[in-house]
Amino acid sequence: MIAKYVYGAPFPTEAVAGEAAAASGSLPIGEVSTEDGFRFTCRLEKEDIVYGLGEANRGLNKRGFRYVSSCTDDRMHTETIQAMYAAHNFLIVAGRESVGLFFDYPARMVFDVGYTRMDTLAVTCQRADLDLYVITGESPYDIVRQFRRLIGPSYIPPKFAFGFGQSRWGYKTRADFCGVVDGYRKNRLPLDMLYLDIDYMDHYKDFTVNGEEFPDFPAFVAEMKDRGIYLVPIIDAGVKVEKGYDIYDEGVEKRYFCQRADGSDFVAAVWPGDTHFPDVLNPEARAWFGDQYRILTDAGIEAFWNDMNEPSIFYTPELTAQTRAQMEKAFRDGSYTPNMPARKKPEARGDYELFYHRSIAGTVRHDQVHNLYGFNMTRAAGEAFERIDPDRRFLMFSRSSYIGMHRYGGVWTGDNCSWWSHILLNLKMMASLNMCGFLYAGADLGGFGEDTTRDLLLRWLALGVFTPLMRNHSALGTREQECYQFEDLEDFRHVLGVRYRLLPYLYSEYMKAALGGDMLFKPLAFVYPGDKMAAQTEDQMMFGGEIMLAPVYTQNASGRYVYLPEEMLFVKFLPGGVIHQETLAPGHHYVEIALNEVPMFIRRGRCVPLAEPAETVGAVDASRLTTLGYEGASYVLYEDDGVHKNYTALEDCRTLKHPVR
Ligand code: MIG
Repeated sequence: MIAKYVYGAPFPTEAVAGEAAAASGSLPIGEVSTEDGFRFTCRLEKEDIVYGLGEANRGLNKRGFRYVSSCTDDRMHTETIQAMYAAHNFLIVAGRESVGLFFDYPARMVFDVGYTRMDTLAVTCQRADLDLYVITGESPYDIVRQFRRLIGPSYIPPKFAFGFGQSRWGYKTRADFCGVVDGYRKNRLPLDMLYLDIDYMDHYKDFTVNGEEFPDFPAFVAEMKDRGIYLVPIIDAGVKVEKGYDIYDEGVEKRYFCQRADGSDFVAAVWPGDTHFPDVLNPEARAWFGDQYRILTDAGIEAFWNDMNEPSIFYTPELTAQTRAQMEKAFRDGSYTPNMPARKKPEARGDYELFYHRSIAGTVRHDQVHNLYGFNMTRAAGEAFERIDPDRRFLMFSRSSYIGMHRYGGVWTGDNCSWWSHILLNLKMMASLNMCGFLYAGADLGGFGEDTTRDLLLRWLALGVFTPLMRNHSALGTREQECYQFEDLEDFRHVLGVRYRLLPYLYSEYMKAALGGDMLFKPLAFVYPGDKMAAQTEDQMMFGGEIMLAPVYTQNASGRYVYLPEEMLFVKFLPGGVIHQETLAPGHHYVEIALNEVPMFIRRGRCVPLAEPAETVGAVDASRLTTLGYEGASYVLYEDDGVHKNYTALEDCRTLKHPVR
């Protein structure tokens, strides 16, 4: 059951797809005070687990920390950071009875989940203007499913988006891009996507390409497609201030950019230097910005990633003057600290108080709706794709997001690092993201910041085999980490090959989850309620209806401990096409998993389809599938053309019965 409690005058965030009637009476859980801002508190029992918060730091169980919901560009995801790129204000207090809470509030909000007091959940924000949805149900899993119905269907990408992609900040020349494709193709390493980071543009101007490197961009796009490669250009939020750049000129003329209180266009310095932010909260401006994607779709592009849309700001002219004055003074009186305003985040500097949106609810200052910017930038594209080619699916994922954006695109989890702990964080986030509707998701495999190592990349790829977005991405200046940069390439060929062997299964499970409002990655406790050990397990995850994942995430390990809530078939894909299969009894086991092996566990009585390895999604032969799993088990295989939106009904899917050889 979902009850909506309305406080004050909420901003229409459009996170929720349908309409829920407002409830009256008191909350079934906790207390609300609206005296000094908004404050929700509830007691946490010793055994309670708190799930949720989507893309957030720390555990699957969010207890014991304080999370700030305020979309922030922070590139060092240490254990202590509280704010990340997304604002996913949904959580579940799971105990003897479970309750889901969605705080639909678009500005900064703080989730103190047993941080100040271990027995108290406190959710606070500045203004008592919000919708609070309270969901009761028979289990946390049931609550997630109800929540997912409330917020509407998840985005569905084209099938090629389930292939492997290579990316790196720093590819610039035509030769750079062709060299990467050569590196993959010559070494028979699978690849479907090549990402274009900011250097493909002309002076970082959105929807332009560097004409010297790409004199005939459509021809380049077509040439790549002939090699089985989809190009995925990045789009940044800020539009370069430059007279004569048509998008800038038109945006200024039509007043489509965010403005200051005095009506002038707000200036934020980002990669191109001074930029203006398209006012994506204004439906007319949003449609205009979305229509710009057509420049690239006309060139044959079918895939995009949206970046810097928290929005990230390096500095503003307003604050540089002030900062300079402060700096000078600090140097004079000796009070200089490394925490000078210039080093602070835009939110702390007050940048978000400097500009306004013309939204469906009237003029609103950015800080009051801050968390909706990335959502609406991606929505701009999603709505435009509907106009550009209504039957076609486009690949779209974003760095910043709010619940509601899951209907328009996926997410990547931003600037992680080449740290072992980030493999585990990746796994935990997948389940939390799925709770909030974000199914198409993934992390920068191998790690974005810092130098990767061969073993880290291999272990991370073995998890990435199962994440819908499977992309190797790294930062400028870090060690090159394309799969062909390392010795014994056949290990990489093998691990990537497993992705393609499992592709019919992974795609089928994705589609079932998307069309059925289900999760792809689930905490063990959602599948084995009542199992105390399962409730404690955060380094294993259920995937789809058939398998359990237990990736290796520590260096120099030859395997790991794993907990089996029931009997399972332990499967390891070994190089050379050998598949190790071993039935394991419920309980704890140590399983050996070599660096070049991909492990998974098939649940008792289930089976999964398997294709032959392929180098592109298009080359996966679904007419010659075999199965892996328990004798007599059957599997319903979802299939469609992977391009259009005429999805197959479940009753029209074929059923495979193991063994298919
Ligand atoms: O300020 O476009 O998270 O994936 O490579 C950095 C350059 C801007 C941040 C993204 C990252 C991307 C990088 N961008």
